[in-house]
Amino acid sequence: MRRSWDIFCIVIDNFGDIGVCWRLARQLAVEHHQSVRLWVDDLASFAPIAHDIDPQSHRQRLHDVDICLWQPSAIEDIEPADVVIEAFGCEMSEYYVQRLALKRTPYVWINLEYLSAESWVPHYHGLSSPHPVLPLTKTFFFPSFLPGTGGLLRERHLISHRRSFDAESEHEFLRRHGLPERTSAEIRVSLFCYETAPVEKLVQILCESTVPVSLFVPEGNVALRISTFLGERVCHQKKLLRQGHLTVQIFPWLEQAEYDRLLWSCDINIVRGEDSFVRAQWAAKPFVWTIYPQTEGAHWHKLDAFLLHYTAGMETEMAAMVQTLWTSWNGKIDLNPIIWMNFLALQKSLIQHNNEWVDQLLKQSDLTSNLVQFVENRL
Ligand code: TRH
Repeated sequence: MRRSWDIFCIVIDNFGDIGVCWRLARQLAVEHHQSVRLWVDDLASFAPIAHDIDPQSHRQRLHDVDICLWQPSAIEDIEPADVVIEAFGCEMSEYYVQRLALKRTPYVWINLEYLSAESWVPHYHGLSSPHPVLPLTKTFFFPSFLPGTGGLLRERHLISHRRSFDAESEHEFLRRHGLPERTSAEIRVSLFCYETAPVEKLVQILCESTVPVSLFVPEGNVALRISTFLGERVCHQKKLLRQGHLTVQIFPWLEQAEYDRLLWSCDINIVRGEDSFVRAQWAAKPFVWTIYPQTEGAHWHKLDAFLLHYTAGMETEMAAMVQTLWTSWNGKIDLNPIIWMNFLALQKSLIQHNNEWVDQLLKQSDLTSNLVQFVENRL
């Protein structure tokens, strides 16, 4: 049934919050024919991943989604939707909550949480919490890899599109973005990470590689650091930086669907946060996760929990090599050429493992369908 949805998103830092909300909003509108308003407090951070966004426009419609700049005054006079989603614990204005309490028709209020593979997630997924004063209840919805959770964002045709991404599609993709064509025996690596990662160390290792390596880096501080490390004073978008066997291509941010294609086309994907981490899994190429660092090392529990599930079924030695690279990339131990080369040697086995991992994840229904089903059961 067609319902109205309000999705509220505060951009705290980075792009993951709006990245997840934008995928969810589009999928609800396009695949499930829902009427969706996406409230976001920062349109400038939205534009790099959705190039048709006009950061000056307070209301616009894109991919069947109404995108609204979330300012306190914008919420006045609006009728709350049938389904209200607070993404990542962002709190809706008190005014909106008051209006929700006065709503005469049934509604569902959902708090969409951060992704985690920790074992407590299935126990907390779906729990409800009453409002301290008003007759309102919100439900916590947890995206995760585990059965009994909200699942992962995955568009209906994502995997079939990825599987049909052949040499011709790759050629077109590269041409569209003015990216260099693949040369034989070359390894292509995409690098999207936090500044905490040992970027210079990796670049040094890649420079000394015995096989040619092409590194694709989105513009930003990491790209700047790489340029400086390679002796460039300016960070050029289109220019190829070369040293030893390494070629670096800095690219302007791609739209989400195109970023997916970059992940499909690379041999190794270094990703971060939440959304690109999930997309790298759908890409099924060997990947390395730069986890968002949290206070008191809480992120290590998240990383370990994921690795526990992801490496289950791998041979012990293979699992250890993956784990060593991931922990060194995230700063627990020093990254060195052996750690990288060991990971590289696993390329073929990792592709096979990742395809099996995808098959396992496909047994779960996707996050958006789960949300729609949850709402239908409630209303
Ligand atoms: O930007 P992130 O670091 O976001 C993070 C996480 O969401 C984390 O959980 C949260 O706590 C923190 O922000 C505040 O990484 P993430 O999640 O991968 O989001 C990046 C988005 O940018 C993702 O939707 C993919 C998209 N993207 C593009 O669309 N084009 C690009 O060229 C690139 C590099 C990324």
